[in-house]
Amino acid sequence: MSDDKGVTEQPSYDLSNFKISEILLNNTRSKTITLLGIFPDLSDEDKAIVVLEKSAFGSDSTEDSVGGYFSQKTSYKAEFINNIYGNFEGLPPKEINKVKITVIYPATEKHIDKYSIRDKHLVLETPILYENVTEPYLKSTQFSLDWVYNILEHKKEKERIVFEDQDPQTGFILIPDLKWDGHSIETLYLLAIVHDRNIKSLRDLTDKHIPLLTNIRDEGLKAIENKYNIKQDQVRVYVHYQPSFYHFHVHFNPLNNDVPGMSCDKSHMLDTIINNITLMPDYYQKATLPFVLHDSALFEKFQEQEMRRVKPRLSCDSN
Ligand code: G7M
Repeated sequence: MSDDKGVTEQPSYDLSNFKISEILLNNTRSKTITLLGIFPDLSDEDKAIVVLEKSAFGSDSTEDSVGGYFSQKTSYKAEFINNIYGNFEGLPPKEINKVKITVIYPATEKHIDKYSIRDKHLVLETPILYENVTEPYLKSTQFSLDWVYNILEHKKEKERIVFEDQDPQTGFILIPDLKWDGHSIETLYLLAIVHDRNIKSLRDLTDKHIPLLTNIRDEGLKAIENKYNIKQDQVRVYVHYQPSFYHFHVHFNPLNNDVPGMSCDKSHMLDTIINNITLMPDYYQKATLPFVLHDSALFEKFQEQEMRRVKPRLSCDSN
């Protein structure tokens, strides 16, 4: 079953039955709150993570967009008026006051870890540490890639595909990220997921992947310009290291949209990656790569290896 929003399946849970047990994260800047709880009518054991995100303001002046805040449909209460300064509380109509709700159910302990506040540590991963610590750890604990294969095999989110190149080596699917509501262009967020199933992450890239990487960049940017009318030099194209999911994918979002995970402690620009591999084909097998770890079993393993712990010295914001 499929409706006009591309929803292909009815959920097994009813959101109105969600019972909150814990607030995992309340980010007042991004206006998101991450909740842990259960659906008691389904199970007392299975945990659910629910993320609520207030939607971004639209950017046109009609009543369906930001103009709706200045119509009879919105009620106002003055907080204070002092000379030329005024502060009001506005209660806009529900159509322009939507909340995006993301659900993970049932959520594993690893999901709960990922979505909870933890102390963070910057580690420097040498190629040897990658081989001896990170790779074996990831092989045993990584998140399931079923959702990725469902997209690649057109079993899920098919209606949401923005662009596809089916070539097994250089092809990819461009699709809205889970984080994007799919509507407001200001917060556009797309993922390019490659068809080649042999690339786990940045670490695996060599010069043989240059045709794939340039294809993703060039065709991805073109598709975004055609469909969303965003100029190619206004889009940020990058890769996470470490990613959450070890099937190679690339993030696309507009420069004027600050999204979580875009800061320099996590992101590598696709242009820089292509340049590095062009200069040195095995750059990512030789490089020491920094990344941020939460308190976790993997961090303990890094400490066990007596790795030099680097005091935070990157001054960028780490969302
Ligand atoms: O950190 P990493 O590079 O692994 O980022 C993976 C991205 O995949 C994140 O931005 C997620 O929001 C996105 N994502 C995760 N899941 C489970 C899904 C999904 O089921 N569908 C889509 N379209 N994106 C997802």
